[in-house]
Amino acid sequence: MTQRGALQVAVIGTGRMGADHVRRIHEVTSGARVTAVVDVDPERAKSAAAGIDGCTAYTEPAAAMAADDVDAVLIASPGPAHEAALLAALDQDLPVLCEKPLTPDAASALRVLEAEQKLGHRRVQVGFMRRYDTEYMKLKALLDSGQLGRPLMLHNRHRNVASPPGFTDAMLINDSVVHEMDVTRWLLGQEIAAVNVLRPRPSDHAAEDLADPQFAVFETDGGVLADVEIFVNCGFGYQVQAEAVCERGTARIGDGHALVTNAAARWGGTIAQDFVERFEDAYDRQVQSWVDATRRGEVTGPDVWDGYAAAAVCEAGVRAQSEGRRTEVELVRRPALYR
Ligand code: NAD
Ligand code: ISE
Repeated sequence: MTQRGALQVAVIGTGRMGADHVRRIHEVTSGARVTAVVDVDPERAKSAAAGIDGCTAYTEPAAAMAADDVDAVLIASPGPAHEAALLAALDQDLPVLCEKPLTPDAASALRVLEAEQKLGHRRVQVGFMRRYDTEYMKLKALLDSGQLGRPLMLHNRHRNVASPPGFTDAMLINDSVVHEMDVTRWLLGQEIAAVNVLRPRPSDHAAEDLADPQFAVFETDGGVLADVEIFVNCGFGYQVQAEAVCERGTARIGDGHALVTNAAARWGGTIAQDFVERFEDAYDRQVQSWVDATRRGEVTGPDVWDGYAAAAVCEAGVRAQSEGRRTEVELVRRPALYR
């Protein structure tokens, strides 16, 4: 840390999310500064570092992690590159905020879990940022209060305007539905025990090799059923909604009614067009909370167990999707470090 105690952060991967996190730490977050950016694409790294005093551009994560002016790492490279960066950071005992997913499959997530246990203390927070969204936080507080009785069902909707080129059926689960896997586990405080994935007839707006939308059903170990409509080419906006159905009432978030207008014989509002807009506050709160905890020498937020459990549910989800049947989730015993 600098003399004034600012956390010196290396951001690994400076694409869509990484560039946004660099901007966030530079302009919004207090108590931290970006001292290193890393991208396998040197031009991208250089352009991310431009305009930030004392920020060095690298093409190798290891080189940034070895630098004297790096105290902590934010990983925003694509999921398949996370394991190598996480293991290197844990090897140097560096605090990490790792974008979701922790890793794209359960075996690699387990290797990260084992590496952190070997270190003997938690170092990694996983970027399941919906836990920092005001509406999700209100829903969690309400469910935890017990006011509505026990939750019985959870209905989720996750809609994107359009999927990026090359988006596959497996990515629909691993990149998109992984968020609902985490919020279901977190909101209910239960593990997901089995998954099924059903498909209606596909929309003509999806790429030819992508079945979109799809409908996932989770069974939790506490007997709750959660469903997820995932529709990544809905065309009209970015919508994330959740409704908990409990014994004595229901609670719903994500309707986006912050501003309602009446004009020209119509009433209505606008719909966010992407996650950066919809979850801006959540990303800000997530990064600030990580910086604050790291400066206090603590690790808070979603941990490696959460990342591993979500990866195991994804694996079952992708199998359910390809085999067309309900699939049970296989989890190792939860280690003491994460209880
Ligand atoms: P992106 O493709 O826009 O950017 C990834 C960047 O990483 C690229 O610039 C690429 O050159 C670079 N890169 C690739 N391999 C690398 C490596 N080994 N080391 C360093 N850099 C490397 O991807 P994105 O959309 O920004 O996604 C990045 C991460 O953020 C993914 O884990 C993704 O799932 C996550 N994400 C999270 C959210 C959210 O809502 N929390 C939204 C989008 C993406
Ligand atoms: C993307 O990677 C995200 O994490 C977004 O939050 C999600 O809505 C989108 O579907 C994913 O592709």
